[in-house]
Amino acid sequence: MKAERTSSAADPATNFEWVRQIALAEGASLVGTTHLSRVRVPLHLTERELGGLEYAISVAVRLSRAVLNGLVDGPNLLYKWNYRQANSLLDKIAFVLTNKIQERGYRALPIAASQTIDWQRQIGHVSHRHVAEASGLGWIGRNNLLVTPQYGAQVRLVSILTSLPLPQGESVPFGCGDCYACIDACPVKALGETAADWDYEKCFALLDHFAKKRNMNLHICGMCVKACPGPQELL
Ligand code: B12
Repeated sequence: MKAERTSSAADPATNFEWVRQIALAEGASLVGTTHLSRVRVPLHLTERELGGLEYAISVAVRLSRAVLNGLVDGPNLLYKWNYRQANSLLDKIAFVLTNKIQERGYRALPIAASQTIDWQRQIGHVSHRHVAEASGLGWIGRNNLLVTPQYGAQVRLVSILTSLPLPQGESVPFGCGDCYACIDACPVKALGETAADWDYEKCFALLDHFAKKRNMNLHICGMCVKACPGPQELL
């Protein structure tokens, strides 16, 4: 087995540019990196899984504005498809990055874009929102989503943990300002002044309703995502 290199690829800034170019070429919209110690919530991984992985890469892909604009009171088939393709693309980007990093002699652990490991607690292995926030991709907004300066909350996310030394992204300050569009848009009024006010019970009950009664078979909605499009001049 090849030992991990410490010299040729030790410059974090150069490594970041290398990672960024691969991710962009594979279809990423935004890429950021962080030291794992900056992630504010626990990771649900064993020590064996996590061994030696000190850094994280956060990748965002943009959703279709036209699809989101078409939503009226919840998800439709166009959104379901866009959601699934975003997940597939994110998983592919994470897969490709993982292999490229491994080829350079470092370790990498891709986390699924959308996988719930505990249905009781509704958690994934790693919180993509918190990795993205720590990586400087955006802030956690009133809508309880990761909001980016470039595309608002109209992005989906994936994370890759790695031993490849990477730089710390600069944090983005809370930027919702006096925008309350998501609060008005939520069909069950599950949002409030801050992310901490998000009402899981109300949100989940609605998503469950859509999954079963609207034949989505997925816990999706999209109304708070639609309400957070980012800069006005963006198409
Ligand atoms: C399970 C799950 C759900 C559950 C809810 C679980 C939950 N508690 O959040 C349900 C099914 C209800 C759900 C709903 C939705 N989800 Co969802 N979901 C997930 C999943 C798979 C795991 C979430 C998780 O681990 N939560 C555990 C906690 C620790 O992490 P967190 O929720 O990310 O963070 C919260 C807390 O930490 C708290 N918080 C905020 N600040 C701080 C600070 C500190 C110090 C602490 C301790 C906590 C804290 O608020 C955070 C936001 O809720 C993730 C994928 C992933 N692996 O991240 C997608 C994910 C979060 N979902 C996503 C989306 C888009 C949605 C929906 C819009 C549905 C849809 N696609 O139409 C709604 C959003 C509702 C809303 N406004 O929040 C996206 C968010 C993208 C973005 N731009 O932010 C994700 C990241 C999937 C992806 N690959 O992009 N989801």
